[in-house]
Amino acid sequence: MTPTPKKVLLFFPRTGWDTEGVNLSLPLPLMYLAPPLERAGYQVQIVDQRVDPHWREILKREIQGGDVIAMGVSTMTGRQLLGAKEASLLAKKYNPNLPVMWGGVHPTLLPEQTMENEFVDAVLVGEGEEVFTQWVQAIDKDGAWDDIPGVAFRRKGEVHMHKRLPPQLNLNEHVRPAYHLVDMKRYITSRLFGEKDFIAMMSRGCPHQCTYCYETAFNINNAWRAVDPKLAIDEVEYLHKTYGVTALTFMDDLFFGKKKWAEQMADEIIHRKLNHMTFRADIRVDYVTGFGVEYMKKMRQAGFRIMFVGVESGSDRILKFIKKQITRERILQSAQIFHEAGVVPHCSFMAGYPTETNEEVLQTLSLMLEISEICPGARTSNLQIYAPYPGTELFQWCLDHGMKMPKTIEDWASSNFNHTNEHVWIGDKDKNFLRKASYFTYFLDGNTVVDYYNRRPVQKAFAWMYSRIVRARVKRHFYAMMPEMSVVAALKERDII
Ligand code: B12
Ligand code: SF4
Repeated sequence: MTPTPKKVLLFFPRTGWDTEGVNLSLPLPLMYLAPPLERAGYQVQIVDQRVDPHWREILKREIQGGDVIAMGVSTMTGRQLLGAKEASLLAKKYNPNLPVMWGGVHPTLLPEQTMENEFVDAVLVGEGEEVFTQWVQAIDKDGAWDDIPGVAFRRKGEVHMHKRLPPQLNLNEHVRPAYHLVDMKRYITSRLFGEKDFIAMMSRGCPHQCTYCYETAFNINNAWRAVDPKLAIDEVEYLHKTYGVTALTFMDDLFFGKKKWAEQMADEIIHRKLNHMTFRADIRVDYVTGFGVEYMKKMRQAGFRIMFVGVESGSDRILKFIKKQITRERILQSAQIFHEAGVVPHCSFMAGYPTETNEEVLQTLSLMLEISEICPGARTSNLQIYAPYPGTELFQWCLDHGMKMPKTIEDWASSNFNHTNEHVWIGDKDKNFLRKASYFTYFLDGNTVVDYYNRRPVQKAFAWMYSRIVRARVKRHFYAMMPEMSVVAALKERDII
């Protein structure tokens, strides 16, 4: 009789954006960790707190069952940390000797602080595919953890950390995440355009240096790497044929990192006649203006009907301050190109940056309006309030200017966009205005909320009318007396907008 393979549990905590069918997306980080473990002979189980209401019982049963030799937990900064902590404490309750490793963006950026929690035995800094398997093998064979790159661990009360390697994974060897370990149909979302869609990731890294972004600290060599276009589109085809998805959102930080690569992706999609699907990916403003209309039209032909664009501010001074390497003029040019190419830009905006003046916030609101005038299909929703994330240049600025360094899991769990408690550089009156603006700007483009209510004509008509009022207000910068704000806030609270 062959012995039962030893088991590894992988835990994905709630994110706070977990509405099934709307924004509940695949636990990709763990789905990429699993295949190398399986190839090494381990059995892997993914427990997703967002979809497994009985996750506590599952942890108890599996851990007390005796086959589990290690547990991995993935977490970003923010609310996910609470679930990560809860699951790790439970695991320790059921087996105090079970090694628990945390990985993901938050532990990567703050390994020492994460290791201060006694329920975390090890932290992996960086990409996990190969290193996590090495760690599990070390546990299995009673080996030392000392030489595993990027692994921080505690010995005799002291934290040791082996130097991490720069991200160097050959992505062509890690193309397929472990679809077979999750109930795929639960992760089909329909946030935009009402399509059935999944998330995917075909490239990693980014050479830019935006001062608010985790990239500079996470991908330390700034290198951009991608899956071979043929292999990438094999996956797209597989997802379409196997799960019937009609759309795919590429979560790559810089999908257009190489112009040629993205074009080859488009060619491959067209060649296989998959361009009836909808694709979404991130693009930078300066890439749009650099690539030009014809390139963007080709992308549109391949099915890239919508692209996410980090506009971030309407003030040239702030754009420079955050090292975005774009200007207001470029942004407006890119809006024109989007319009001509028939690609919908989904623009992101922030306010509440350090040093930002009220006048600069108004410039951002005006820019939102200008973009939607040039490109009426544009989504400009909504104005997010800047949140300082660890490891970034701007985070350090905030610390240097009086922000307190969050210390505990609970402190970090409350750092989220639109939470302004730590924004010591903004006065209360201005915070109130930013919060208000983060709500009414949902309606500014006249598309986002209107589309959302596509099947409810009364609400749709209300959203359209209100968008006219918001646009008139922004045109005149008249924001006094906004009694409707409580209704909008209530919709937001119920995850309706
Ligand atoms: C998809 C996504 C989401 C999804 C959630 C994830 C999901 N699957 O459902 C949603 C939309 C819900 C979401 C929400 C938020 N997100 Co988000 N999200 C992403 C995004 C675009 C992709 C994540 C992903 O799947 N990556 C693919 C995998 C393969 O990469 P990975 O996660 O880094 O995993 C690798 C390593 O980190 C490591 N690893 C990961 N987990 C583990 C676990 C173990 C045990 C080990 C050993 C290794 C390991 O190995 C993996 C494989 O190499 C990233 C940006 C990005 N490009 O990664 C932002 C990102 C992670 N999100 C971010 C943020 C800020 C948020 C929000 C806080 C934003 C908000 N508006 O409030 C929210 C709230 C979540 C919260 N904190 O509670 C930041 C994180 C910054 C930080 N300091 O943590 C990122 C980096 C975006 C950015 N540029 O700022 N997000
Ligand atoms: S915001 Fe985008 S372009 Fe800027 S560093 Fe991050 S991933 Fe790169």
